[in-house]
Amino acid sequence: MPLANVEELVKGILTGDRRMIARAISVAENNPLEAQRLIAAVYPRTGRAHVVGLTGAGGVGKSTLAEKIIHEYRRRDKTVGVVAVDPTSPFTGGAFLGDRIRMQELTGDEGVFIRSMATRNYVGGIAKATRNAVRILDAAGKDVVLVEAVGAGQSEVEIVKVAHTVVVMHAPGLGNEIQAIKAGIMEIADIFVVNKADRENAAKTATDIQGILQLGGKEGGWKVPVLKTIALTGEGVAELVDKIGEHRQFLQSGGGTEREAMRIETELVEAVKDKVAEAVFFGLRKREKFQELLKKIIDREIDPASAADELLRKMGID
Ligand SMILES: Nc1nc2c(ncn2[C@@H]2O[C@H](COP(=O)(O)OP(=O)(O)OP(=O)(O)O)[C@@H](O)[C@H]2O)c(=O)[nH]1
Ligand SMILES: [Mg+2]
Repeated sequence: MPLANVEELVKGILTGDRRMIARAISVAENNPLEAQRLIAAVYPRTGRAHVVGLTGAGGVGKSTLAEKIIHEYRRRDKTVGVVAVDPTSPFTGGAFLGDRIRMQELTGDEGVFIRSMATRNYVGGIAKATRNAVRILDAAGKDVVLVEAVGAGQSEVEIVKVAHTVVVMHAPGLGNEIQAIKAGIMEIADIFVVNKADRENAAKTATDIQGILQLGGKEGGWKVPVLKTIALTGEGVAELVDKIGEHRQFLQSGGGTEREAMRIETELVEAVKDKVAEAVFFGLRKREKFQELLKKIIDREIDPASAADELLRKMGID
């Protein structure tokens, strides 16, 4: 791919040019330096989209439900961007292909933009690339950006870092509900969905989850609802989309301020860490002082940790 012209990409994003949006997301995936310039340029135009995370174990029905959610938003005249984070493990390779084919039906619609991101072979980390892809779609004017990712423990993406509203999916027969809490997936839920409600035991699964949720209790006045869906037929999807909207209203009326501040703080800290790491890996080696200290360590004149302190002091970071 030829080196992207950032100005051209920014113009394309802001006018909703699909080819440019696609290229911009590729830049976000593969080229951290260009990505930073790009995001810096579009950042003032972001913050409008409602970012909805959809997560749950493999095979729970995320992609099937995502497709129905998109259709529901389109019926409500909302434009939708989708970032499907795929772990591309040999085990889910087939599902990934299936996703693409199913999702393809929607790509003829100008109001929908779908992008799959592979978690493998990544420059700069998947969470960062996902966040930037979300920002690009936000700046491109999408009303809703849906992020689909396999649940905690199986993916590096912590969906809570990017999403305003997190929908956690479960299905009857997937196993012990307590196990789900252990995996850390339940406390991130703003909305809980029991999918495959056509199956036996769906009602019991929902009641069990309700019970577990009541034990935890989410602070801040939002009561996590447990909804039932049949993604295959679309049953329960309109109610889910309503709830997602209610959660947004809750956030906008002040319920999300703290979480937003935390999200931004986390990102800022990560950005600082990245920059420091960059400085260490690329800048440090060139320094005379570095070579000098290296020799001193070898000669047992100084220990590595003290040498690191000395280097950081020299760089003005201490
Ligand atoms: N019976 C039933 N099957 C469903 C329902 N929703 C999805 N499925 C089926 O469950 C299987 C997995 O669905 P996907 O949408 O691919 O699940 P996923 O969570 O995206 O899976 P991964 O991307 O591999 O993590 C497919 O065969 C679907 O047809 C449902 O409501 N009822
Ligand atoms: Mg899927």
